[in-house]
Amino acid sequence: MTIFTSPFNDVPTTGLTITQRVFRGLENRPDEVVLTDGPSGRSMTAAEFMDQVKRMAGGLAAAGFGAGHTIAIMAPNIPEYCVVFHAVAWGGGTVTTLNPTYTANEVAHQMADAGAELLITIPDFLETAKEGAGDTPVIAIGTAEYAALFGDPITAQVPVDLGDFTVVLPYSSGTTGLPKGVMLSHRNLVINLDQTIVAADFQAGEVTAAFLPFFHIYGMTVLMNVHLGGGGALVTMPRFDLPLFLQISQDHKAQRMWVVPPVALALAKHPLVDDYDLSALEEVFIAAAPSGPELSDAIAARLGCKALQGYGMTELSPVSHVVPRTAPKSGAAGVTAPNTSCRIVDIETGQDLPAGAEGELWVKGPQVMQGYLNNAKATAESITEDGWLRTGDIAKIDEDGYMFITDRLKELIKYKGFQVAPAELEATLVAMEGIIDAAVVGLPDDEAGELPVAFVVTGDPAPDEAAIKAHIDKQLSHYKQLHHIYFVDEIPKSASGKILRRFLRDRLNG
Ligand code: 4UW
Repeated sequence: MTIFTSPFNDVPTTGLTITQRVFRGLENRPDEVVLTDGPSGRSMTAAEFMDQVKRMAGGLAAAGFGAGHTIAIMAPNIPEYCVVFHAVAWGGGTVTTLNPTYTANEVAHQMADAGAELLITIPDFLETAKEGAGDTPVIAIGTAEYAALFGDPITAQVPVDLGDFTVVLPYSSGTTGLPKGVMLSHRNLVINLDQTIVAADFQAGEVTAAFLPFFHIYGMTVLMNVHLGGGGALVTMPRFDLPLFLQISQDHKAQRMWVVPPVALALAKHPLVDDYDLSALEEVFIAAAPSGPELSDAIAARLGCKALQGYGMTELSPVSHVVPRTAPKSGAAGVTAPNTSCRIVDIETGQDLPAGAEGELWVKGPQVMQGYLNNAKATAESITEDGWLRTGDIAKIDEDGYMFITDRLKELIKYKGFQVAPAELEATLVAMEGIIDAAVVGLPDDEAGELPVAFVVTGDPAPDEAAIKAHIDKQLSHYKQLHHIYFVDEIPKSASGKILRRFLRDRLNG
């Protein structure tokens, strides 16, 4: 085996739950403001946050939603998000995180699949949440029902198995198929918090404008847990808004911006950036989708800071690779994080490849998920018997140990860093009357990275483009919308019936 190991020393295992680990970074600074709501400025100190977590854990248990229960959150980034998340974890429960822009259908699917027994949302999303949740209770933050969730505090962590118990269930389609619940344990989340602190050289006192959604693993681990547990603070943004992002970054003297490629592009090119004083900025960290060396170089030149990439996956809690601040390399997705190793495997022969060669990236470390919920088949296809996660990404590793993502083997589409599962769009398309077959692929786009486009085979009567788009709009959230529909006679498939996506992508590019 050719194994690429980490240049970092291992970080120790702590024996803590994720909330105990986050509290360890808060207990020594009770009066510090750690959470501020960006638009309104209302804030919460470390002591207030911990008190709310403990009281909500008590209230949830008293209401019958304590240890062993699964609670769903469907909310934008607001301070209360972190309270709900950690109250469930402190009380021995499981959190499943929903995209707040989900349609009722998408809500219904995840609620049922995760076995969620309560949905916590905000008033703006109450109607969709209730429609999707069916008979499951829904409570909106800021209402009397929400206030009633605070009870007598649970003063100590409710014991759970740190390695086996699933504390969080975000959804990811992985290398193929529909979105699946990714089972992450307390140990996964805690070790990844500590791995990230070391790999990204996170410093106590860092403040950032937190727009990357907490429901996605990037926002959950790197913003919420690393900042609270690593001595930092968050100014939350319910949605991305460039002027507000720049204003918050200026006012709070943000040392680092955690972004995805489309925001990195704005930082490199948008004229508005010149109107703000970003002199406190030391680094722009870019992850979650491909970006090239030109973009990092343009940001570094314009803002006088470092612009570094990281690589991760929901199934990796998420961080496995980070470019070290002390040794930047533009275009690289990172070197392996502490406690982590990787391999580059030939997709034809299954043999390990040496430095310089391109193959599938496999990752091993304590941050690898426990598996997909209720889906042993998908789990077995993703994780080898000796614990290697097949990422479905094509990469190479240079002589200095830097990993470069060069292509994607899996069918996943990334729209502005968000996951779009072709299989979900295809299933939604063929469920429409008049559509016989469909295939969805990503069309390269400078701003979004990729745009979902469909090839469809229609029957008689055939729905037109507008009707198909309206159907998708009703069923799926905004970032899964089709940007083009190509009407074709047949979908190219392999002998075993698999869609030949590369063939379709080549057709788009050719
Ligand atoms: N270059 C090219 C990259 C890159 C990339 C990801 O939605 P998921 O499951 O998860 C993520 C998580 C990313 C992440 C979060 C926090 C963090 O610090 C960090 O850097 C260390 C990364 O996106 O999608 C996973 C898929 O997204 C693509 C790739 O295809 C991967 O399998 N991806 N990062 N730098 N592609």
